Amino acid sequence: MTILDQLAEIERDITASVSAAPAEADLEAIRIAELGKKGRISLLMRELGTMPPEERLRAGPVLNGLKDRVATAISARRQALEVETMNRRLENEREDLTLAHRQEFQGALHPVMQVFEEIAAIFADMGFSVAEGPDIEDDFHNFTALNFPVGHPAREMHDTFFLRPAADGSRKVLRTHTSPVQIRTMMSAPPPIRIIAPGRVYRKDWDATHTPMFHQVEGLVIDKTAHMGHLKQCLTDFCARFFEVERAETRLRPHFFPFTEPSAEMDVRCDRSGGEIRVGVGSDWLEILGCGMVHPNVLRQCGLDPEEVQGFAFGMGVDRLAMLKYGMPDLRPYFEADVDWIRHYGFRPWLIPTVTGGLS
Ligand code: 2NL
Repeated sequence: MTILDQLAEIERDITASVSAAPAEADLEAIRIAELGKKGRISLLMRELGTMPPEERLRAGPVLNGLKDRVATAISARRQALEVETMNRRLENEREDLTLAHRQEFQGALHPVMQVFEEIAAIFADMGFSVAEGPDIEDDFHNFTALNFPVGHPAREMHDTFFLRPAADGSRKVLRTHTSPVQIRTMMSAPPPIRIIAPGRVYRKDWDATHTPMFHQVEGLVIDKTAHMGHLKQCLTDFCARFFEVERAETRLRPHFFPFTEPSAEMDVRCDRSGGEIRVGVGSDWLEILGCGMVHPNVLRQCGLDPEEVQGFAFGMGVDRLAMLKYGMPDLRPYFEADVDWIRHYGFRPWLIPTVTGGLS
């Protein structure tokens, strides 16, 4: 066999194994075996020196051509393998970017926010509008204007969060109720006033039934003639609508608040016999809110004349109302951002409650 025949056979051999190489590692092994220092082609190259001149003249270029073609074949196969590898990865690591939009759970409205909306819808239907104010208040709006005398123990009873004192010694507070919103309203607009003030309030309290931040809705009516009878009917209607029953029966129990006189707590008739609370029937009473006629001192602090105008006010804890209405036994999950809990108790965000269209 001549060296040329030999070379042709080597070339067929190498080309076959290159095009059959299953992976880049196999290709690299072939490159080292054939083109490396101890490879077949290198050994033949070395033999060139021992050949007679004419034979060397013929074999030299052929050998170089072979070497180039083998190198080209290897790099072509390498590129083909890279493309294959990439295509395989593109196939396997495929992400369906539309999946996020098809997710089963997209979040839900917190029951407390749902109840805020329901309460606002009921009072809106009675001609109330919603007023808001700052969470950080000054002593005047949170206490003094509400007939808490300076140094009065009631200020401590509220377990107030105080901010660091300013240079002049005054201390801001996290509002302990939403009453300051009503104070601001009375000081900035003339009666008649019909507002509710929903919002977050803060007290230094942290146990099974108290959280340091909780939610309240207060309401205020000021005009020339509003009296306890209006208060009772307004809030009784509210109870029936809130609990989505035809009729509710309520009673007022005397109570004390510094900012109202007289003051009362309102209970609604209910039945607890079936393991859940049914409002409107039964022989039990459920405490629902605090209320009263606005104290003359409060009116005066706001620049109103108690001989000219009067009104009633009320306040309710929304966290507990939400528990009662939606059968949630525990307050703590409210603030735990637990997806399973919100999936169970949450509401569809864009279904705004209305009195005519249904609250819940
Ligand atoms: C309760 C009781 C109440 C008020 C809040 C009020 C506001 C002004 C003047 C007079 Cl500006 N009163 N608010 C009145 C009575 C009761 O809340 O138990 N809240 C959870």
